[in-house]
Amino acid sequence: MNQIFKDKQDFITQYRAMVRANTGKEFELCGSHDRFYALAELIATRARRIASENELEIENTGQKRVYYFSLEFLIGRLLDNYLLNFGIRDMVSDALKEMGTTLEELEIREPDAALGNGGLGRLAACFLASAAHEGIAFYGNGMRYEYGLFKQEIVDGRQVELADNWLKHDYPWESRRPESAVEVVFGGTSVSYEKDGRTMWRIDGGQKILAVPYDIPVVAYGGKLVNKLRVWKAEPNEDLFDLDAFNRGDYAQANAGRAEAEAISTILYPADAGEHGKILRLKQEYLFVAAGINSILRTFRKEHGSDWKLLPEYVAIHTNDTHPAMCGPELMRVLMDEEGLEWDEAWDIVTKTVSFTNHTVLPEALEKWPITTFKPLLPRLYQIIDEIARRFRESFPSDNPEWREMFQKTAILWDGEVRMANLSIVCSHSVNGVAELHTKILKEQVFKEFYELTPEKFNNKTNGVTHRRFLAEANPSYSKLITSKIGTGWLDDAMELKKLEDYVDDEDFLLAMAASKRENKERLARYIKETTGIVVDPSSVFDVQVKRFHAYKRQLLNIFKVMDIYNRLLDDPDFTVRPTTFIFSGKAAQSYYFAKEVIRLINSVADVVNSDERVNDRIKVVFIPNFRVSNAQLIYSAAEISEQISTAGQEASGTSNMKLMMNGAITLGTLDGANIEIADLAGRENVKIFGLTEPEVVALQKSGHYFSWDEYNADRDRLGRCVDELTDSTFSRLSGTFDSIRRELMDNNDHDLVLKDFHSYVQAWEELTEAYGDTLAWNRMALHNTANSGHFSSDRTIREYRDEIWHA
Ligand code: NBX
Repeated sequence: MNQIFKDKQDFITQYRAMVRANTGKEFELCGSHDRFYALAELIATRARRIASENELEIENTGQKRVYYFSLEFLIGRLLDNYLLNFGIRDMVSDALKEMGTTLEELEIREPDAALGNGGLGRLAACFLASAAHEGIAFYGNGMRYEYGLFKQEIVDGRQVELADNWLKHDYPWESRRPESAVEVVFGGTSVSYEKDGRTMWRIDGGQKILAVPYDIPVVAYGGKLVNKLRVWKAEPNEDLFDLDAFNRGDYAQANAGRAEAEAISTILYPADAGEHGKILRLKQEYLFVAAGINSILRTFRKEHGSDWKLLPEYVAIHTNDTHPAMCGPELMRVLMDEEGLEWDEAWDIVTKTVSFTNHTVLPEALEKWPITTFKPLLPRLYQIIDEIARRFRESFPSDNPEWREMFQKTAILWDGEVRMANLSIVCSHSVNGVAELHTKILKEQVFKEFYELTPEKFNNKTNGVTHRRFLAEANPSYSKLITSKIGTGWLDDAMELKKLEDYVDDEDFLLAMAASKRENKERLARYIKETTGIVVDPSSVFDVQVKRFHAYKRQLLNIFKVMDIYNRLLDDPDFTVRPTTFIFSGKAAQSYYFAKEVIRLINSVADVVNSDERVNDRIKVVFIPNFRVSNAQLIYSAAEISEQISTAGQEASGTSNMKLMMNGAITLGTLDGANIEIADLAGRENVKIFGLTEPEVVALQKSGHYFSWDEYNADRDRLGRCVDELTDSTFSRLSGTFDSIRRELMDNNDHDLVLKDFHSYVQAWEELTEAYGDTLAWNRMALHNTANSGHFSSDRTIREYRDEIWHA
């Protein structure tokens, strides 16, 4: 363990000095805001010092560097994480108590950095942590949005979005690096010229933007290694200030260029699928790619000179989804236009350096840009993409009987659009999916033609999550219990959790697990009371579905189950259920009407059920507003049922399923994404599976024989009644009826098969909650889940990327 303070006294002395230096006041006279900033500064200084020592070492040893390009890094709060990783969390917590405050009081002062939408962004953050743990020289490359993902409030059951002004106060972990700023050019004209008998290209004119990097240290567990996340802010170049306008007194005009430049890094796009074509988004994508590539090459040149052939030996560039798809073309541009390489040489370097992960099979989420938008904004890059597309077409095997189909499906430019996924695949030496089933679907369906052409490129890397944040930090009482039996080794190596299986028959241990869960449920119950006013019973089952709202994730199916249980409790005196609290949380994209209506439905059902004294001693429904990394940690640790109910074949992997499994929640799920691997590892008897499988879904859709009206008619009493209640007065009290949801189910033939899976889902839920009655047996199931969750640590995932893709 790296000792950054000699002992508690040393910490207190240095901390007091920092408070004084920052504020000019004694610790006792400061509020928690100042106390937090001083503590953060103290820790950040240490982290930066280690980071620069690491830099030197990497330079000296020539270790390969991995650059992870992602438009999103959902890092959340860092203080607790840094303390845990430096091994000083308990010491600092004690010291703070001695000083008359608590760690919790200071922690909540930290902005919860929401530079991401959901799973994809959080995965990138987990990878930062795990790569540092594995000793990889790993650098995140992203955007420093002034506004992160919107804050969600619920008003009359509806989602309302508020700006997330997370940089209102300083961000203590970042350091601005103006000396490493990069100029990025938009627009202009691509012109050729002759140099040494060769045709070369340059851009004349255009808008010049300055990308300024900010570095955030990433501390490895154990504290010995500190990596960096580099995020870029767009700023005007001085010449964007219009002095003529200024002298005329037209200050708005004088500043217009400035505002336009800064707009590029103002806001994170809040849609996690679809919504392409926005020019600002395309500017974001190019800005962080161009700035990142420039900064990589600068470092390479400093360390290895200009022998670009060596680039793939010392540098790996990984592209997180298609948002950084311009990495390949931009690297081509710099190598050819600025370094004078020939096409073939440059292409060889690019395809050996770049790799790509796909995160979705939804056709509407596959990014495409109208050429009419793309070409004027990035004229030289477009030329290069056009040439990549041409050469790819020429290499095409037209002896294949299905070549026309293949040709069309693999085209990079088609129908007036640039297809970013196809571009990413052609530029990469590796293409991976994020769970076994997902990768299989990529090979056999989504990218079938590419798989036939280049099967060697395709591979699977099942997602993982950092168990240090999502188990150790999120669940202190369970962690303590685990450590008391198997020691602390599991923090380093999550596979050691397997040792817990020695305790499956240890009744004391199983009861201690139950007590720990109870403690976490009480903690969450307090949070629910504070944020929603709803009182929930900590002895009820905590049934949890927390994730982005999407039709395919089927929060609608879950709330249909609740509506059905409610109806039966009212109608049937013999019907009994295990008392349950149904907990939902998550955001919907602003423009996603259907998803927002499902949120309103859940809140409307909550409004009715929670105030109905005939049932509210048995069921309660809670929608926790503003789901984010910090409250997620409270929710995962208190969960008992993990709802993972997407239509089979739609969820690429899922990662909340893994976080919940670690915390001992039992998966109630379809055979989709990583649920399949969870079920295999935990054991089928320790999860509850229901619903159509992926091949069944495909066959049913293909047959054309699914009719939602048949489902409705076959069970008018229960299922049909729930459908009817969407448009009658049952749940309309809060803010009206739900006609569009009904239309989706009945007129649009229930695209996500909610009605189809309804019965098997409700039955599975009933059987699972029945099993809850046996405390020992339930906790034994929970134990098998935690014990087998080691595979889903992102440490394992990162090692696979390192060994099989990056070779770092
Ligand atoms: O990526 C998610 C998938 O839906 C999950 O199944 C998977 O576990 C996770 C990590 O691999 N995708 C996701 O979160 N996508 C986005 O957030 C997104 C954001 C912006 C955008 C498109 C997608 N333009």
